[in-house]
Parts: sequence; structure tokens; C-alpha cells
Amino acid sequence: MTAAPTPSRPSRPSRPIRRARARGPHRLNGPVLGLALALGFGAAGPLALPAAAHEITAGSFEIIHPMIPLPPRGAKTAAGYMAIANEGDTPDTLVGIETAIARRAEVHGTQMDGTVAKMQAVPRLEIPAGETVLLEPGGLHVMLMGLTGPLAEGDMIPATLVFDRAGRVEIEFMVDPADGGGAMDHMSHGN
Ligand SMILES: [Cu+2]
Repeated sequence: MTAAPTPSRPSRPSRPIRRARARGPHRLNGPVLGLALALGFGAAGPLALPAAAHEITAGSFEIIHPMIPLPPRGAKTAAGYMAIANEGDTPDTLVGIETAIARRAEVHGTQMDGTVAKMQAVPRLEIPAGETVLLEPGGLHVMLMGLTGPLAEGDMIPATLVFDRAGRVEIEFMVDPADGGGAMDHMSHGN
């Protein structure tokens, strides 16, 4: 990592952050592409899948490309995004997110109040049966507060999603290139 010096070393995460091997663009295929198409993600869609996308399958859940746009150096917060597909016939609820990269992680919703986007915690995020919930810039997102270490593009950040029924689902956020827009708004939203 080409990192700013870390004044105090954060306690070691139980699962080490691993750096993804440099990977060139590769074709998406299989379920990710199928789902992406089913969701209507075009190449320039709202959640255009980047060259290196990944997914996690756990039970009837498919977690598609959890990612964190690279935050500015020194940022204390970052936002995480993903698509959560519940392919089962039972609704479930996302009740928590844990990761060693942040002191606190929570799901936020975004609502417009006049022209001001306001975010609020969503402690229970329902994932209806047979549906896919998108966490994407400008909408629902994972707020990572109090980053415990620097992030670098290509890092894979272990995290755990906690569902009411399905229990704990291990994922990895991929650190993607910085995005120009929406996510930067998070940087100014405190607490
Ligand atoms: Cu937020």
C-alpha cells in the first residue's frame, strides 16, 4: 500500500486484508452477468459492473460485487456498496455489518430534504424474498465510520453481513477506483 504513515497500528483484523492480484479485465459470465442483465444493468447502468467484479453466494443469498470506492487519502469515512439478492422464498433482514476496517459500520438510507440529501441509519434492512436490494451511490449504502487503516485500490476488505435468519455471511469489499461523484458526499457527513 502506498500509504500515509499510520501513527498507531490498528489492532490486527482476525482475517488479514489481502491484496487482490493484479487482474486484467475479464469477461463477466455466469450468474453475475445473468443477474446483472436481469436487473437491467447495462454497461453504463446505475451499477455498471466493473472489469473485476466478484460475488459471494451464501445459502439463498447472492452478494454481488461489494465494493468501496477508494476514499481520499486521510478520509475518516468511506461508503460501501453492493447488490443483495435473496433468491429464496423467505424474506430476511440485514441487521448488522462488521468489519475491522472501520470502528463502526452501518447501513444508511439517503433521502432528499428539499435539495439536501440526508442520511439516516437503517438498522434493519429488509431483503424481500425473490428480490434484489441495491446499495448504490445516492441511495442505500454501508457507511464505514472511523477507518482503522488506509485503503488502496485492489484491496479486499473482509466484512461480515449479519442477517436475522441466514446468520453471518462473510464477504469481501473490493476497493475500486475513486468515483467522481456521489460517494464523496459521504465524506462530509459526520457521526
Ligand atoms: Cu452515509
